[in-house]
Amino acid sequence: MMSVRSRTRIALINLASENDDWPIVMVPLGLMYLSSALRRHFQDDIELRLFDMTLHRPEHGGLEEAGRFLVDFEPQIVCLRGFTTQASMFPRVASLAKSARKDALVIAGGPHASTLSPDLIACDHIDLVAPREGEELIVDLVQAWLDGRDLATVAGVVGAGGFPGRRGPERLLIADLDTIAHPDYSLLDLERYQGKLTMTGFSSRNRFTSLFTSRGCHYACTFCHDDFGKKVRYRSVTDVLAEMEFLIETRNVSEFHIVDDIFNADRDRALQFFDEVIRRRWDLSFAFPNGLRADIMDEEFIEMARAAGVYHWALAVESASPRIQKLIKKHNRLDKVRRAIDLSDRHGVFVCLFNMIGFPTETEEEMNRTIDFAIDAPAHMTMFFVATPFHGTELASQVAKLVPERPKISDDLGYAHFNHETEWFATMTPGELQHLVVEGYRRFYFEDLRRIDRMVELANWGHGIPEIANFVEVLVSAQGWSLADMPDRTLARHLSRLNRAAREQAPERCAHLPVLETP
Ligand code: B12
Ligand code: SF4
Repeated sequence: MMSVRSRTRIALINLASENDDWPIVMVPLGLMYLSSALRRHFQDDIELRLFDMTLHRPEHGGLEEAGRFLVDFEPQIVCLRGFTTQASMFPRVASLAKSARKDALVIAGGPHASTLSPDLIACDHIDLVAPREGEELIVDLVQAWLDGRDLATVAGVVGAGGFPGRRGPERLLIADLDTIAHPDYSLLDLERYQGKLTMTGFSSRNRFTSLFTSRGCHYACTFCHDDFGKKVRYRSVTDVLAEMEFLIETRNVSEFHIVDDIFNADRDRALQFFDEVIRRRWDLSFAFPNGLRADIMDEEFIEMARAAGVYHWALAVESASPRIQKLIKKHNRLDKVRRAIDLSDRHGVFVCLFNMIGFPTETEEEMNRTIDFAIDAPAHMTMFFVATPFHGTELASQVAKLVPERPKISDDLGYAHFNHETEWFATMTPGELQHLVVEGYRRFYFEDLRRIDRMVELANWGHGIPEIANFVEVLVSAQGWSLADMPDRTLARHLSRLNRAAREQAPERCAHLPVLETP
């Protein structure tokens, strides 16, 4: 083992891009898992530091701050993690790492690396690309680096600028997730992750953090990545509860956002989890902002979830057209999805629907069917995303076959603003799609005032009134409206009352919300 003086400095950098649509903040679980794995193996022989660009946004000088962080810390090993929508940040930060220290080993990992993007692999400043799960890989890689061994022979790595054309043997996914050390919370100050926009679309009223209880998904939706494999691997309920107990006791956490690919794939395990939470009387809140599979939900699941403290979940409908369901291999049973929405509303769970439009060959009528399905359902929130064929997905291959002369879209600007470029495979122009989406939101949120009333009712135990009012204000602006000149005066008065209530409850956070002079 090495002496304390020669501790290896490893930087963990969570990337963000100027093009991120929503500046959503959650703890960078992936890097926290890497940190725990490294600490468990190398103990005091390494020094780890995190730089999280989602807290130091590039549009507010975060890139320059990242540069200063790298110069101060001068790490020998730099681990980058980011999405494909942040593709252009990888070379920029990698270049800063090499300027801070010429011989730094720069490794790209996380969701974008898992797509094995050719642009990333071709990047001069990046030495290695590390797709998929990283806990075991990073330990093997750092050990090989310390031993002076050939890094391109480590299982799972792909040589980039530092090792062009080289590649280690395949690496298997981790079989037993309970063997992984829990995420390293000593890496960050959890306080800094509070009060920001969360994945639910609202800021959290309670002290919250995010949790992964399983990895992988056995469904085969064409637009989705399979970073964690096509078989669901579960942590034991005991292991998950131990992580939660630690966070409740040491970090004062009272709300968990579970972001598994598919938490409810195993109904019995999910019920056991809720049952154990209820028995412990922890008085917690839970959200499932990454979505649950709706057509396998039943009333007992919903009742148990509610009793355990679940107040929000997203349900992924994607499309209400049976033909599109088949095309995208989602195979949602729409009658069962509708029943899950009805039951969720009846039991008081705030439901956000995830929908997608603009798939290749999808007609306007099929897209409208999806929008109508959402409007007809007693859901409380909806999202209409325009389909994006990310590199590495089956959807990307489908689209490539359909339009062989497709434009190059591998930079993050192309992906982040993809809806401006969809004309080459969607049946409608970007402008038409955009219009459909904006009109869909208008109809969903503002045509029937009972929708907003129900959101407000649910706010008592879920998202608070100030959060709901702020959210609605964003929707109002997106329509190009202002309260003063909104054509529908009944709606204007209704929203004014909501804003007034919000301002009374949280004067500081809601001072900007407009109210009418005469209620
Ligand atoms: C939470 C989440 C989000 C949050 C992110 C919040 C945040 N600040 O990080 C939000 C809501 C913002 C989000 C948005 C999007 N997301 Co998202 N998201 C997820 C989700 C559900 C969990 C991510 C997570 O925390 N995983 C848990 C940790 C443990 O995993 P991890 O970070 O990947 O880290 C592991 C490995 O990747 C690896 N690793 C990570 N970093 C490094 C570094 C090195 C050096 C090494 C060796 C290894 C390594 O080791 C870690 C431990 O095993 C994943 C699904 C999934 N299965 O991961 C999708 C996922 C990452 N998202 C995806 C997509 C498509 C999107 C969107 C593009 C959707 C859209 N159309 O708007 C946007 C883009 C984001 C943006 N900034 O523009 C795709 C990936 C797309 C891609 N190639 O980038 C995923 C995989 C979903 C899917 N199955 O398709 N998302
Ligand atoms: S979209 Fe959801 S259900 Fe479909 S494969 Fe991906 S994680 Fe599984």
